[in-house]
Amino acid sequence: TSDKTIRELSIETTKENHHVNEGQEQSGAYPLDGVPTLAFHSISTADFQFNIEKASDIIVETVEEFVNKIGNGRLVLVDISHGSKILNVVKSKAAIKNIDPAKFFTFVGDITKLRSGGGLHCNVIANAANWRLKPGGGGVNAAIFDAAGPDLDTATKKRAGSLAPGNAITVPLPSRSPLFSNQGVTHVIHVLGPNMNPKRPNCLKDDYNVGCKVLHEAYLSLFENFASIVK
Ligand code: AR6
Repeated sequence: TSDKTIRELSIETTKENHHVNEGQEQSGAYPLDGVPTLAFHSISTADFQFNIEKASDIIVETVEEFVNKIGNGRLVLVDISHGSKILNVVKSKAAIKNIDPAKFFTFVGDITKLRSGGGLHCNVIANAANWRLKPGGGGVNAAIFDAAGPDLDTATKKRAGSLAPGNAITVPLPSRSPLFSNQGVTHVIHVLGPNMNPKRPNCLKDDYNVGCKVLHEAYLSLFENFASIVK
């Protein structure tokens, strides 16, 4: 290992984290700088307790609907742990639907360290925001606000003071933000999904008719925001 360059080690990490088959890896489907890429986590399935099977159907359907509307852009579903159920379920369902693996794939990694930790350059990342668009609160929201530094909060406040469930908003990151300078992230898209957790605001009390509709709207809004950046 000591003889390997940092570049070689980075490629190995990338292959390990990248959920594609051998053929796709050989065709060079893994990260290439310069391709507009949105990294997004699963919306609402952790703190907001949305059912994973239902969420995975919505992710795959919405990706299928949108994947050809983003030019040469790519969509990458990210989760922090190798044991991620949502990544594994979505990966299988996307393969059944023959979604182009160069345009959509899954990746294990911390969304705030994708380039430095996994060798995957994503110029845009999603954030599971709270309705007040405030830092903290745990989960991916706390991690992204921490990694971006105070500039993200300031830039967010300039754009909006709150977000309704099913909506997303794009915030350009100032270049001095560490998330920009260290990871190459130029935009954060805050998105608010449906909440099934009685301890959080606007709980839908297990109403999956409304919940599924709102989750679909949240992904559509997220992907539309990304498409506007790519244009
Ligand atoms: N990198 C990649 N994925 C992550 C990371 C990370 N650093 N951290 C979490 N995930 P959650 P929600 C995954 O709970 O259910 C917040 O406090 C995680 O494994 O952050 O939409 C907000 O302020 C899961 O798959 O979001 C809201 O109030 C996914 O990200 C509320 O929680 C989403 O987990 C939103 O809840």
